Amino acid sequence: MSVVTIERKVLEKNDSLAAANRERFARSGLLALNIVSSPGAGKTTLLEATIEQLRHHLRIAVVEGDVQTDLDAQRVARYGVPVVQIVTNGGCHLEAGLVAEALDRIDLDAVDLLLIENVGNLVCPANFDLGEAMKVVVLSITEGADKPLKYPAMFRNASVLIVNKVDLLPYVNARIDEIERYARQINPRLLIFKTAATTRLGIEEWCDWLSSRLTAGHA
Ligand SMILES: Nc1nc2c(ncn2[C@@H]2O[C@H](COP(=O)(O)OP(=O)(O)OP(=O)(O)O)[C@@H](O)[C@H]2O)c(=O)[nH]1
Ligand SMILES: [Mg+2]
Repeated sequence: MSVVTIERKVLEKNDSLAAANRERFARSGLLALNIVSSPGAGKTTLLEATIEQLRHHLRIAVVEGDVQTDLDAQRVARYGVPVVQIVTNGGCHLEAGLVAEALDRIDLDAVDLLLIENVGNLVCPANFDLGEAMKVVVLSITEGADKPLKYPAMFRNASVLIVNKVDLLPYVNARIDEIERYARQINPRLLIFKTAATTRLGIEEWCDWLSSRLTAGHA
């Protein structure tokens, strides 16, 4: 009983901090994305490909969330964009308060697109709003088509699904139509892109859509 109460309090506190983050994003006129997936689905590779494609048109900054190490931040820093690493020290998701601290180290008025890479985990990050405009869930085809059914909260709370590693289709027992069907069963409004982040397949379509969101004022 007390556990439930504590959990509710934690979530309420997180929601109010997320609302404050959202106000900061609105004041700076930036679009913030919360990128979630299981470990290794390709979040950082997607970030690298997105930055490579858009950095000459948009001012991009990155917040990296990891349980341990700043390896992903090092990868992203190579592209010359501001990046802040949050190490959760075992925590399985980012929280709005941690993101707020990271934001203090970024000149938000000089940013159009803020990419927040969450800790690799299909469960915990689903419940923690960071103040983002939307959650983008990355699912690689090697994980199995049943993942939207088994981890529905993540897919229900996301606006975009990126089906990644499609270059491996010839070698893996996976069907994209099945992934799409299960994902839409959980969330009919999901916008779906198919990518191979390593070869940059599908990245242009994803980036064109992102750019159009920014020109439309995040509508
Ligand atoms: N074949 C193939 N491999 C990919 C693709 N995208 C990423 N990878 C590989 O998958 C592995 C994990 O990619 P990351 O981008 O580090 O995944 P991540 O989701 O950021 O991982 P965590 O941050 O640890 O959760 C790396 O070896 C990538 O090179 C893809 O589209 N196709
Ligand atoms: Mg990563």
